[in-house]
Amino acid sequence: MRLLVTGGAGFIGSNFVRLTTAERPDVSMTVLDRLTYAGDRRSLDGLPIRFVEGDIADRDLVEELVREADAVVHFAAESHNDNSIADPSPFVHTNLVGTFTLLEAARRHGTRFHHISTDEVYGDLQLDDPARFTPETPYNPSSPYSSTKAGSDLLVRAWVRSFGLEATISNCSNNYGPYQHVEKFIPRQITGLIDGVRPRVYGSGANVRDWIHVDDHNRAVWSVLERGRIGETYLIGADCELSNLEVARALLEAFGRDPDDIELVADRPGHDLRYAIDASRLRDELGWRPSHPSFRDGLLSTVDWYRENEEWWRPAKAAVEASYAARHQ
Ligand code: NAD
Ligand code: TDX
Repeated sequence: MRLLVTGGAGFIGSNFVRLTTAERPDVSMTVLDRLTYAGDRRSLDGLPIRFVEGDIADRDLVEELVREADAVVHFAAESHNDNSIADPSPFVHTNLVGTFTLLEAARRHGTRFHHISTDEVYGDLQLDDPARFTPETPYNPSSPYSSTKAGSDLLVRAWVRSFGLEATISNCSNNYGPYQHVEKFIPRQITGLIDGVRPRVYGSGANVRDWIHVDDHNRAVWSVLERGRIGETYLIGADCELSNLEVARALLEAFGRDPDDIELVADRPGHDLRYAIDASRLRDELGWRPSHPSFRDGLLSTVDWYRENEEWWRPAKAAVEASYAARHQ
């Protein structure tokens, strides 16, 4: 099987390539990645893949690469909410125009397409609401990031319905693990703690995220790719809802620090309160189960990874903190 993996130099994509290399030696992979600030060629070092640097909105390049592939797994995106509030423009380009460009090539060549998306397309839930997101939850995105991801999901659905594209979609909750950019919550706090800086938590810290280890996400992607029903949406989540304060406390404990030594900073505009995933379809239909049973263990191994791989994250850290400082966070 020949896979075209878009965004394979990013956090989840590079972990997907590493997992696939280890567990499926029969799969050959071409990675298409523009190497934006979030992409890092070093995240793929030593892996037996073909790497193509380029934009998913480049029609000629995409045409050539999709023609050679049996399936496309589409991770590439602008992925950070705070950046989307500062400047939405690249989000429209990559998440909407880029996805459209890939879909058109897949349509021309009848290529199997799997679209990676987020639970944020569903908006947010109240803290005391017993409801969780299901594939039937109406779309209600809040930020330029989540609205452009919602738009990209709807493009995929339309290409299935109008053109018979063989596509599936998965909407996953918040991922953690190695190779995540230092702008994101968990790596930002881990690398801050390594530097002796207190965790910086937005607003009151009551906001809840539903955490999943990146390998559990990527194994679920393989389940959908191999056994998912064409045209269907699968929600991916591991039943791990935690407030940001709880995660910050767990990190402080991992560093042997006072668990209440947290700095509350200005809130994110439009900050979604809570995400929660009901992954019943994935579990019941495809038999997927998370293999990282404990968030705490996964978090500790992630802390170890950042401790042991400072040369990977250090070059980006100062610029990320400078841009947060400029936004008063
Ligand atoms: P990331 O920002 O770490 O990586 C994105 C990658 O896409 C980078 O390597 C970047 O260089 C590349 N890219 C960006 N624009 C491109 C373009 N125009 N052409 C080619 N490549 C381009 O993101 P991530 O956290 O790994 O997320 C990957 C996917 O998973 C995204 O679609 C995101 O919406 C989705 N997702 C992420 C999470 C999460 O918690 N991180 C949760 C659910 C879904
Ligand atoms: O310094 C911080 N302090 C803080 O309190 C940062 C960077 C974040 N936060 C909060 C905001 C969120 O409530 O932590 C939570 C997680 O923040 P992010 O890591 O920015 O993730 P989130 O906005 O929840 O979106 C993530 O999960 C869904 C990914 O970035 C998306 O790509 C994915 O779709």
